[in-house]
Amino acid sequence: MTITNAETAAASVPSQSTYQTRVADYWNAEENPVNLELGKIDDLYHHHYGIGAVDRSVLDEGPGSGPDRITAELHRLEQAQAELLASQLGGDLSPTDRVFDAGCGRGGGSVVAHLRYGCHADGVTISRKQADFANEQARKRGIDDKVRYHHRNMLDTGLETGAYAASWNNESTMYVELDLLFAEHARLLRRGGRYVTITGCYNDAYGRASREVSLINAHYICDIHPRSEYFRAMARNRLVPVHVQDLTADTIPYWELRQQAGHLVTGIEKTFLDAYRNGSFQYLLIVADRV
Ligand code: GPP
Ligand code: MG
Repeated sequence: MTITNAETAAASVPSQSTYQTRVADYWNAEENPVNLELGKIDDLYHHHYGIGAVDRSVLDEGPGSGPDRITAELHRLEQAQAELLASQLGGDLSPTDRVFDAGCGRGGGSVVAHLRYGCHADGVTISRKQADFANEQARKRGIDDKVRYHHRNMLDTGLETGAYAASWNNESTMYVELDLLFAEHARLLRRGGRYVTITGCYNDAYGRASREVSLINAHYICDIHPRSEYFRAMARNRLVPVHVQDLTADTIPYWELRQQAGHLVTGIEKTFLDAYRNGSFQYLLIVADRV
């Protein structure tokens, strides 16, 4: 049999799986008021949830209450979550350091880290629209020399090996395989660097993924991992946990308020509350050292 060149040529490997294309489609189309209206307040656009006690007076009738106050309160709680994550990146970060934001969305987290430490930040998102939006925001703030967003795959960033003092995923781990993700963080982080994630995970002590967890997966096209898998995958990839915090009780007030924010609800609010309350789902902070 004669083997032709066509037969021996390497099979073409798509740089992006069909799944990843569907995820990118979601984020390229996403315009939820709960993200855009909150972000508009101070041009910090987040794609994560909130933590902390709610000021319930925003729900009162009368002067000084109403939709705008609820919007501002939800944004305050999301901002508190972003600040908690940033505070874990390592107190000794300096303006010459670089940090990596895996699954950066519209860019808020990298801006928060830059404002706190003066550091360089590289954010990566699979959505072209999000990367363009985030870069425009950085340009408007005049920080585009230090904060840059890239339309790339967080599993294969092409960024410089060992160049990063800290890195994180803020609610973006559920879109990828953890072994591949942590291998890329371990490659990018210098020895002694810090990795932080805030994530929703399913609770091994409950069993497998509950109905509510499955509904959340369907809503966002994601695949929520069990809690145990984080620690297994970190251990396999030179990431050693130094701090773990269950934020479930801290995020429930955010969801209770969001459920009552008629102008902002997306329909997933009750599912989150049920998932947290029935113990099948947990909101977790994990901080690890790259060894
Ligand atoms: C929030 O994004 C986070 C995700 C979609 C990832 C899934 C997170 C889990 C903890 C399961 P968003 O801010 O765009 O969502 P929403 O539009 O609902 O506010
Ligand atoms: Mg949101």
